[in-house]
Amino acid sequence: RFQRHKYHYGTFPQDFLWGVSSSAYQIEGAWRADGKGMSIWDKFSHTPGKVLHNDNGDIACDSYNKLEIDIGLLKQLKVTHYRMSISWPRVLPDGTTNNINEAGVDYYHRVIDALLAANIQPQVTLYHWDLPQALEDQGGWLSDMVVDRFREYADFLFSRFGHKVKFWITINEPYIIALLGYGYGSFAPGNHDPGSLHYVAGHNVIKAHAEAWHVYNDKYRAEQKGRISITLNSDWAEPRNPYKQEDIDAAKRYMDFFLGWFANPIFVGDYNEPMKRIIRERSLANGLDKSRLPEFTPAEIERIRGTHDFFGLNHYTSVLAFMVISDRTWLESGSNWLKIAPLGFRKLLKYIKDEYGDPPILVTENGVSENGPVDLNDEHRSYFYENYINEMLKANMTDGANVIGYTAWSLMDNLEWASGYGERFGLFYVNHTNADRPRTPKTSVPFYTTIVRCNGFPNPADGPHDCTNPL
Ligand code: PNW
Repeated sequence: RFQRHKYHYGTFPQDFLWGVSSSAYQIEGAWRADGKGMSIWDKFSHTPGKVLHNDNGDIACDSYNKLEIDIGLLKQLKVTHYRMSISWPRVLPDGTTNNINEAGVDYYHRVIDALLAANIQPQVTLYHWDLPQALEDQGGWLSDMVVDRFREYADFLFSRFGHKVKFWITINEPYIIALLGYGYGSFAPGNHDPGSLHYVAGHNVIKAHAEAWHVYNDKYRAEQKGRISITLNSDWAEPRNPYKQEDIDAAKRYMDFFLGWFANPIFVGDYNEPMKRIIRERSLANGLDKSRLPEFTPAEIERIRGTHDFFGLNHYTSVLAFMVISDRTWLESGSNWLKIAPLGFRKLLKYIKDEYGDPPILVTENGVSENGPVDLNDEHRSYFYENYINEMLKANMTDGANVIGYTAWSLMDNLEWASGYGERFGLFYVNHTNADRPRTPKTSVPFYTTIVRCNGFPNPADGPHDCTNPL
C-alpha cells in the first residue's frame, strides 16, 4: 500500500529549519490553573454535542505539568525549532492588559527557557484559536474591538518575551477561524451563519494581524531583530480534467477563495478581483444592496499590504476542482478531509512563489492522522513525511521556491478540535485514558529524525551515509 515513490536525492540549504508543532489548547490542559481565564474553546468543548465524544482540553496532554518530558521528546526528534502557541487567556484572563496573570507569563518563560537551554529555537504563535471568552462576549472576531485588543496583547507579548523569541506568528489559519468558527459553526465559538459573517470575521482577523505586525516593526524590530508573519492554510486545487477550461477555472477560483482570501490583502494589497466580483454578483442576485465581502479603505489596504517577513504555510491535502472532490487513488487518513497527495505540495509552493512575490516560505504545519485502534507502527505517516518532504525538496531545488523551514504537525497526539482525541496526528502516541498521559514514540519518530539529521535525502553517490530510511 505504501509503495515508495521515486524520490529526488538532495539536501536542503545549510541553515534550513527543522521543527515540529503544537498549540496551547490542544496540549496544555490546566484549563483553570493559576488564574487562567476561560477561552472560547473551554466554553465550546463544555457544551454537550460540540466535540466528538464530548472530549475537551481540560487536561489534554497535561503539557502544563510535563515540561521536562516534552523537552525530552523534542531532543529525541533532533529538531532545531519548536512551534508552540501562547494561550491568550492564560496570560490575560479577560483578554485585556488591565489584568495580567503573572503565573501564566511565568509558565511560558519556563517553556521558552527550557527550549533555549536545549538549543531549540521557539517559534511562537500568538493566536491559535483560544480567544478569551470575555472578548467573545463583546462580539469576538465579528467586532472590530478585537483589533485593538489583539494589538495590545501582541505588544504585551513582544515586551515580555521578545528578547528570547525571534520567530513570531501572529495568527494561525484565519480561514479556519473565520469559516469554521463564524460561518459553519463547527468550531468555537460555534457561530452559524454561512451567509456573510465569516467574511466579517476574516476582515477583522486581517486587520488584527496587520496591527500586530506594525507594533513589532515600529517598536521592537530594531532591538529584538526577530521575524514576524502570519500562517495561512491552503489545500492545492488541481483541475480534474487538465484539458478542460471549466476545470482549470474552477481550480484557480478555489485557490483565490482559499489561499487568496488572506494572501492577497497581505502579500499583494486588497482582496483579489475574482473574489470581490463573484461575491458582489451573488450578493446582489440574492437581493442584498451591497457585497457580503466587506471593503477595505484605501488607507487600510496600504496598512495591511506588506505586513509579512515570510510566508507561513500550513498544508495537508489536495482536491480536484470542477466541483471539489478528491482523487480516488489518493490514500486516506484518519481525517475525512485529508487525502494523501504529495504532488500538490510542490505545486502549491511554486504557486506561492509565482503569485506572492517569491517570499521566503516557512512551512508551519504538515502532517497526517489516523483513527481507530492504536498502532504504533504508523507506516502511513512515514510514507506521508517522506513523500511530502521530497516534493518540497523538488519545489526548492528544481522550481526555485524559497522554502526556509519545515514544521511537522504534530509533536504528539492531542485534542484534534471538534474531532476530539480519536483523530491522531502525533509523532508520539499519547494515551489519553491514562492519568499520566504517557508519550510513546511511533515508528515515524526515528523516520522523521533521520530526515532532519540528514537535512533531506543525501545522494549515496556523493559519499557513504546513514540516511537511508526503511519503509
Ligand atoms: C490545522 N479542516 O487545523 C490546525 O492548525 C491544527 O491545530 C490542527 O490540529 C491541524 O491542522 C490538523 O487538523 C485544521 O477541517 C483543522 O479542513 C481542520 C481543517 C483543516 C485544518
